[in-house]
Amino acid sequence: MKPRLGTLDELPEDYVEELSAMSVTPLWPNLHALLPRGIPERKTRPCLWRYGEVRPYLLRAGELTPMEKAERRVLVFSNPGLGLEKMMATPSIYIGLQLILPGETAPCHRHTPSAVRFVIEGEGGYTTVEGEKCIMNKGDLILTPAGTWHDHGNSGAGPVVWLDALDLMLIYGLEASYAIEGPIQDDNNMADASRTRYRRAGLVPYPSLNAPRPAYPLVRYPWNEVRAALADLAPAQAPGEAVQLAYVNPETGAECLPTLGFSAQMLRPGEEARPPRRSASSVVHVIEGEGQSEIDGETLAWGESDTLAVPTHARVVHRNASNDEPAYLFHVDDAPLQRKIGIYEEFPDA
Ligand code: GTQ
Repeated sequence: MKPRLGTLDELPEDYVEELSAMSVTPLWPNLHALLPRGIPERKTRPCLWRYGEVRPYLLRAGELTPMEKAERRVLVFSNPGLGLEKMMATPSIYIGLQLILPGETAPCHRHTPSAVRFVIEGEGGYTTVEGEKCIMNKGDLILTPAGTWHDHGNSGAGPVVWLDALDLMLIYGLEASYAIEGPIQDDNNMADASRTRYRRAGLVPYPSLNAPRPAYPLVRYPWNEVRAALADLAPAQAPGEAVQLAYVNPETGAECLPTLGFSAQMLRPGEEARPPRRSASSVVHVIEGEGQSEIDGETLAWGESDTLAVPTHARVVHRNASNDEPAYLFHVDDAPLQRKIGIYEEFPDA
C-alpha cells in the first residue's frame, strides 16, 4: 500500500512559519485535495429553485428597489453547497431572475462576461444587442456575448421576467470582469436576424461564403421555432435517444458562446431520459411540463419555470410525469469551455 501523504502538522512549526513569511507553501499536504483520485470533489449540490416561491420576492423587489437603484433588478440563484455570497448556481454558471416593469429601461452597458436571457413571462419586453432589437417572448433565448452593447426595456403593460445565465463568476475569478456604460441604443428598425438573415437552418446570406464568418450572427432564437423543431425531431428519435437540439452559431455550426452551451430538450409523454454522466456542470430550466429529476440520487420534483443545478460528473435521470403531454427543458452547461481546454468527457456508465 502507498503511504499516506504528509500533513502540515507533521512539519516543524518554524519551518512552516518561515515558508509562510516568504509566501511559500508546501504542496503535498493538499495534493490529494487538489487532485482527488478518480472523480473531482464537488461542493455544488443538486438543488431546485421553485419559480412560484421566488416570484413574489422578485415582484416585491420591483416595489422596494427602483431601476435607478438597481441597474439590473436581479435575484441570484446561489448554490447552497458553494456559499450564498459566491453567486454561483454551479462553479461556472451564474443564474439570476431579472424583473423589468412596464415603462422601465435597464441602462446600456457592455462587459467582459457573456450573458444570455431565457424569457419566463410577460409581454412587451425587449433587449437591444448592438442595435438589434430582440423582442422577448416566453422561451426565447437572447445572447449578449462578451463585449456587446445591451440594454433592456419593457413597453408592455405587465412585469417581464427572464432567466439570466452568465459566465460572470468564471470571468470574475480570472480577475477580468468589468463593464463600460453607454447611452441607450437606437435600434436599427429591422426585424432581428432570426426573422431576416438567418431565417432557417442551412441557409446563410450569400456574401458569408466569401467573407470571415461573423462571431455572433444570430442573437435571438425564438422558442416557437425551437419547439416546432423538437416536435419534428421527436418521431425521428428511437426510445432512449434524447430529443434535444443545441443552439449553435448558424455560420459555423459551433456553440453560440465561447464558454457556456445551450440546448432544448423535449421529454416525450412518460419519457425517462438517462443522459451519460458528463464532466460539465449544468443548469436545467423547465420551459413547460412537470416531472422529477434524480441528480446523484437526490429526487427533485419540478414544474413550469423551475430551475435545477446539476454538479459536474453527476448521475442524472429526468422524468416527464405526464403520460399525455411532452415536457420541455432548457439546458445551460459549461461543455464549450471544457471542450476548448480539452477536459470534456462523457461516461457511458450512467
Ligand atoms: O442584464 O446585463 O444578471 O450585467 C448580471 C449582470 C444581468 C445584464 C445580470 C448583468 C446583467
